[in-house]
Amino acid sequence: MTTRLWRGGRLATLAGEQGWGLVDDGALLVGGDGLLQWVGPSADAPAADAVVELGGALVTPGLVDCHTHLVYGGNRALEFEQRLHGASYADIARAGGGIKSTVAATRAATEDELLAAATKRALALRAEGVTTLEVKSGYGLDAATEARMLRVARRLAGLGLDVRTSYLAAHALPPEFADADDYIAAVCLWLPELHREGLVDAVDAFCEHIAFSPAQVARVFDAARRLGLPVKLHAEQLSDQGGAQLAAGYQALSCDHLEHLSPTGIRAMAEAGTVAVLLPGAFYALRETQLPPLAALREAGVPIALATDHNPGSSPTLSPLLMMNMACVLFRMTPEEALRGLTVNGARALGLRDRGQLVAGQRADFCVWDGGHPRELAACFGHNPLIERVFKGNRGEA
Ligand code: DI6
Ligand code: FE
Repeated sequence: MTTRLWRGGRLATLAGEQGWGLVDDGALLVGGDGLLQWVGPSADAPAADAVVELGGALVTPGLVDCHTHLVYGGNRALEFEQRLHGASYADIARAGGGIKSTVAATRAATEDELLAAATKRALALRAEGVTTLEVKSGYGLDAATEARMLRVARRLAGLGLDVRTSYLAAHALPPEFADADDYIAAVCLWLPELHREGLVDAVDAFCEHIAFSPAQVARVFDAARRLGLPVKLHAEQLSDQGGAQLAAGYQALSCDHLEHLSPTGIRAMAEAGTVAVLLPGAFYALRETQLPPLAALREAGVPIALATDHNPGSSPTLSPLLMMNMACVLFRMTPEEALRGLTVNGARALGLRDRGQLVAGQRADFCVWDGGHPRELAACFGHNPLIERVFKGNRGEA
């Protein structure tokens, strides 16, 4: 089994619960199994079959984008213009635009068309250091198209990314249903078959006045629980629906958005160990003014993750680095919180404990950046200093 030593880098290991975990002139030993065997100062490094000199470059864990809607047809630039002329996201949704217009375009697209479009987006994320990517369904809203979306998401793994899928059929009410409760029954009915096909890692829903009520979401979560699938929730994005409390009651992996999260919701998330996924791209694009309750989340000890929420409507960004900068400038997160949010806490939001920190035993997914200190990644924007993205995962090579 060959081993490879990467040495002479400035490591931001993120070891432990806080701090950068900096190792100046550090080294990583990667085993043939794709795991980190050893991490520490270059001077103490063990022997290896091959050696790579990092030349003082910055090394961080590979980025985890834990919330995306990467697979879809069409685009929504027209809606962007409509919003600039004063229409709100909710107005557009109620008028049959928004998510529903992407549903029409997605239903009309073949699997290969969806894959070609999603591949370009995944490559853009990969080019900024993403090694693990979550992709949601939710633009099909019928059994066949939801399955097609999830199959396309799985096929993105061929690009050398680790892909996790979430079933988000409870995203909007499709035109062929007049009654939301009837649609929720269908959403619950489709899930077991998709799960049998191995297409679902988690179950998500959109709990909002323009989408589904907590009672409806609970029915979807009950269906997930029957199959042993973990849940996550788009919660309190536009209003406080009490979605976070509901999700925490199901031991949700994460609640996402959370601008309107209440103190009760925060307590419930803290008790359940649910991760708060903040999405500054959607906040920015919708020109929201209500900030997520960052100080209270910190105080309650809720782990905070960060993601692109890439989607054609409210967050058409493909830049995790820009999300780091926006999280700091708009939400007042620290650069360290932002990097933890896109690595170890992003992984936790997907239920993954084997990545996101540069410590022995974790997967050897890491990024090499042109920079001296990890805070530089959050300070700059519109600039990509990635030199190399190493994804070992379970690929079994050194
Ligand atoms: N919240 C979001 O940010 C995405 N879905 C959701 O429930 C946006 C989806 C879209 O506008 O297409
Ligand atoms: Fe989303």
